[in-house]
Amino acid sequence: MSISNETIEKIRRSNCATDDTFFQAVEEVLESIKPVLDSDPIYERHSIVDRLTTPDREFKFKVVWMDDNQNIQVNTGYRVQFNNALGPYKGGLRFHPSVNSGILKFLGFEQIFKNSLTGLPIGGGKGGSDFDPKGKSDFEIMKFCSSFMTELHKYIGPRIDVPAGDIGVGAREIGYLFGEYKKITSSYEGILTGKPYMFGGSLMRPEATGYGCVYFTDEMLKFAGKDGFKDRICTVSGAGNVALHTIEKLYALGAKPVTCTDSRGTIYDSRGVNLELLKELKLVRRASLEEYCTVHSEAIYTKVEDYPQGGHEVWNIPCDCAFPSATQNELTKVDAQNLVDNGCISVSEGANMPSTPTAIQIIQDNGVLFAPAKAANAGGVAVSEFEMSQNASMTKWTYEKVDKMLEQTMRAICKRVHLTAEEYGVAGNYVDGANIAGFKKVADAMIAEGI
Ligand code: NDP
Ligand code: 2IT
Repeated sequence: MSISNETIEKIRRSNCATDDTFFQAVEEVLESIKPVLDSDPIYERHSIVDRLTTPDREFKFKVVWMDDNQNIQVNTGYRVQFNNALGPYKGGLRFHPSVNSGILKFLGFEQIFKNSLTGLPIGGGKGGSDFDPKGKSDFEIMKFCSSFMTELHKYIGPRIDVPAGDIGVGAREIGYLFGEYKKITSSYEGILTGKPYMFGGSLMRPEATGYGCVYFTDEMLKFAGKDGFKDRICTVSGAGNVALHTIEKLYALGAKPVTCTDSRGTIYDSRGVNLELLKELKLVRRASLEEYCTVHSEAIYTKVEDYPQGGHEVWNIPCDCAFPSATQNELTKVDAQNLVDNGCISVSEGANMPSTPTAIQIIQDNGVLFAPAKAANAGGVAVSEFEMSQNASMTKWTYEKVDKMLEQTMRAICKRVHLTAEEYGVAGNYVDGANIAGFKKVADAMIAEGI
């Protein structure tokens, strides 16, 4: 079966016209898996495309909470349980004003293939809220998280659905969510990952996505016959969990990361960014990146308003390796062309779907190595699964053990994606390799389980 316009139209009709990021994610996967569907009619016989592009269920609920001025606030909460063919639904929670069901369907859909690629027993899901944590006090965050969990707890469980963090949700939020779950249910169990270490979190979970992305890229460079990171200039976007730990691992491997971004602007420090300062600004004080220049006056800060037309300042800066690690569609065709023109050799997606389809095309057409999100950023969810294993067996693994398993997992994913691309005649195309390898495992499980 080839993917006809009719299939795409059907998917569009069953969703909201505004679910564009979801359609973007679906169309990319369907394009990649055409050869698999064409070569084996079993997938059409079992209506796998229809079944895989429809979430098992979606929850949408009201979250009412009281702010510090005693005003009652109302937000919307969501959980999308997309597919559990391989294991319990697994995927993060995003708290950001842009969150809606379309964005969560895109993230949940991507998560199915990402989790499949890890080789671990986890299905795909995603959730979150349009709540904006920016500028909120700790107490307000706690109030919101408690209210959110009042509803969410009905749908999750260690063998059912295990949420974690994503944009706007880190150890602080997960801690409050866990505390509320325990209060409601009196049950101390691994219903969330990314928990603080003292109550069941895994060592290395905060670092896992960023470190994993760098391990993956190192392996990809090796497959392409290129040297590792020593002295390589790297550009990174974002200044959150994924970006800062990417920067940390890049330094550890001898590279020079020179940028980071937040929602207001970009820092370019040609001597290499000061990671300690960034952690203090973004993780502790939750301040704007602009403050970086009060300590490092030689660094250049560019406001979002001053970005190049149709593009982003960070991708205008010459680099060997680029790591988009903030949000979806943050690397456009203008950015891709700038990266290519400036001699970039690899782009690795730390964020989920940060590159637009045209940007990916430009990157790949110009022979730049491209590591798609569902493979490159799978380290976070992999260590989440290690956390589930530790919780289930009531044990704690050492930092060294988790790091070693993370590195092995990322290098194994890279190899699998690389070999799959070769097997399907698209050597070097990691987008197709990841989509095909991720798809086959889930699809075969769905067929084996029956309807
Ligand atoms: P954080 O909330 O820790 O950091 C997000 C960073 O990106 C912040 O610097 C934020 O800026 C910036 N950002 C967020 N939204 C926008 C936007 N619309 N425009 C510009 N900048 C923006 O999130 P994470 O680091 O956890 O997540 C980053 C990306 O990585 C997301 O795509 C997420 O889905 C993905 N990811 C995360 C994983 C994890 O384990 N956390 C695992 C795999 C993927 P500001 O500080 O101004 O808010
Ligand atoms: O996009 C992702 O993989 C995450 N936000 C992490 C999911 C998880 O369950 O750890």
